[in-house]
Amino acid sequence: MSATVSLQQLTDQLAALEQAAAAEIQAASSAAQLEDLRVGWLGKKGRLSAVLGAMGKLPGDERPLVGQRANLLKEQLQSLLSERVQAVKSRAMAERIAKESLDVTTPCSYTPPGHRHPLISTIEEVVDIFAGLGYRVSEGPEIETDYYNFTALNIPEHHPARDMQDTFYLGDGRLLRTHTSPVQIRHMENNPPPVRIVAPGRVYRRDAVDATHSPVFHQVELLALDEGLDFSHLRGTVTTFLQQFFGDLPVRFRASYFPFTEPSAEVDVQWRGRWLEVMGCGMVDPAVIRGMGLDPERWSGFAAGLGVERFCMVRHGIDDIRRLFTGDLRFLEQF
Ligand code: 2NM
Repeated sequence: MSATVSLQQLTDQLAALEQAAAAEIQAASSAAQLEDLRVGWLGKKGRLSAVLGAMGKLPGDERPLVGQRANLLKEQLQSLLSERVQAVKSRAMAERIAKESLDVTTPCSYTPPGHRHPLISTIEEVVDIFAGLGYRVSEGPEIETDYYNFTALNIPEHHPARDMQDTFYLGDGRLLRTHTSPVQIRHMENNPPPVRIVAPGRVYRRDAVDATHSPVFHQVELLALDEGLDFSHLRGTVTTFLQQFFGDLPVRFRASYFPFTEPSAEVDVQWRGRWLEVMGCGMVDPAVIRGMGLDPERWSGFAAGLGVERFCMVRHGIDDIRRLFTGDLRFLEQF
């Protein structure tokens, strides 16, 4: 660099610099390029600084003139740069929007959602109704002992009631429960009254398969045990439940027999004009209550049991119980 610099030379340099910088900024086409330009022109070691460095060689009274000019130029270039950055960015966005436009009508892959099996939703519906009446759910093992499945329910050995339902015996004194009543017995053993429980679950009987029989099926049983319970409570509870499940239909009770209840009844609903038997029930036999170590003079209760498959079939007009167990999607998808 020459030893002396004139004011004119520096102002010319600034003017040249302005033109060159403006041209390069206009030509830049990306934000990264513009950042490089900013550093090259305005940075600490940039070309504007180089010109300003030479300012020190001017006479003192001329320096402010060049300084003002240089500051003005710096501001001009800064605003040119940011305008250009904006322009470049919005052009890039416009290009992206044009390129990436979405076709919302494009078909996509579809995985059909699964749903509950109709038997499970029937159990849930029955249990929900009893939950609304204050009952808690209780469950127990499917492999039982003779005591819980029969003896505690007032069905002694060699009693003809044991022939009423054929039992799967496991050969080691254990058996597959033929009803969920053992759940109620176990509950009464472990919980002092008052008791209000529903016991849903799978049960087993040695029946030949046909349109209405399956060796594996499901029951929901209920038990209420308290002071002062009588048949009117049983009747009210069962009637309320059936009318919630089937709709506000006529319900009737017929005298019947179970070893574990006295008196016992079978319950019918008038469904589409025909009487259908749907439940069994009764007042828990004093012998069962005494067997739990409770005083039947103080505690009384009622119990009832229903077959889930039958409820499900009546509700949905299913004519063959086997449809509920074969897992055919053409059938199941209808529910
Ligand atoms: C039924 C009908 C009538 C019943 C009785 C008991 C127990 F454990 F409390 F003795 N549980 N379930 C019962 C009574 C079940 O099913 C048709």
